[in-house]
Amino acid sequence: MSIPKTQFGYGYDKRYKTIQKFDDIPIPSVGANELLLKVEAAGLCLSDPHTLIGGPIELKPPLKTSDKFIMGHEIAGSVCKLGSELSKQQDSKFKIGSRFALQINFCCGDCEMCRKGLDGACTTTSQCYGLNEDGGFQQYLLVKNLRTLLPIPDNVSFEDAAVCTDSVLTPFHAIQKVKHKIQPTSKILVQGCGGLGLNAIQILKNYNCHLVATDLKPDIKSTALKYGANEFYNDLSKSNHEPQSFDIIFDFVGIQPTVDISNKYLKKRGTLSMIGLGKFKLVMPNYLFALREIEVFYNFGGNSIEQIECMKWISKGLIKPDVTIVDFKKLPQALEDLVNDKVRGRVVFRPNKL
Ligand code: FEH
Ligand code: ZN
Repeated sequence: MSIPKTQFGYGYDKRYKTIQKFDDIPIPSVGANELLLKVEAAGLCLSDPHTLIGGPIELKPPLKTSDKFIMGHEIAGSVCKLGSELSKQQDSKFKIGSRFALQINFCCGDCEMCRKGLDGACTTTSQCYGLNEDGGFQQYLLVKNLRTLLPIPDNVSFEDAAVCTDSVLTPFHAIQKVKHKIQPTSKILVQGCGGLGLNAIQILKNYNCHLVATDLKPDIKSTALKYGANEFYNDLSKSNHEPQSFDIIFDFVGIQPTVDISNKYLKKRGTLSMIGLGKFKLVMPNYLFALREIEVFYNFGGNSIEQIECMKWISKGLIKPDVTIVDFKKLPQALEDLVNDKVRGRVVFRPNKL
């Protein structure tokens, strides 16, 4: 396999609020216990424009976020070069050509959270591909932390595996935390049918509950129903659903109006699961939630064992992420379309298919 000496990519530069194209990036040399991943698919997420505007996720000292890095945190690829120590190992899972999706956050495997299997919340490091470290909007990515490499089942495409790392994993993780509350008679509301919300509908469909979905975009109705929502509304107040009649609400938007809708429609002892990060701060109705003993969960990403499980769900056909492949060279335009709410499902680039 011939690997070029340089490549191009897109990323963050502290001096600008827009994505930058970086040309002639040297392909990094591979350390003894590292490997080079050929990026076969990389997904675009709303956290990308958030990073460009709000800055990268802070790194824990003593590490300092660099002023420039390649973005793209939903990554899948194949091994194209092994470090000298790795190539000596006979029965290693790391072989030229083996297929992996990356866990977004690096984890140490050793802290209390990692040892509990909650490695998405590793307390040792806050390094994340594409959010404060080099990521997948380039052709070749140096993988230093081998723990982040999660194998892709043979029948799962690189595109699906890439979006699995965030847009499937994040709703999956949120649902795992409350799944013991879901019964066939449960009435569940999904607010927001973007990339994550549509995957949530597909996942929840497998729990056999009554699913209501809402989104301001009228054109998303048919997709939401196709993916398993029993009902869809642009405005829940125009439906027959009574206030305080939902058991669980998943909020994939995270703005004040969606919190207010959850307050109106959650039953006594209902459950609110917050996933969307539309606003940095929100007013939670403290007194009214207390009166009804509403249980509120906050979520961020997920754990590696859940990501492996998500890939099994895709492999078995239990979920099929909604993916649109876009020419890698059109990435800046796709980012603008995402910000302007013109994107449906998840955009994925194939940096090595130009
Ligand atoms: C997931 C895991 C770790 C970092 C960031 C995320 C995403 O939710 C960002 O979109
Ligand atoms: Zn993301």
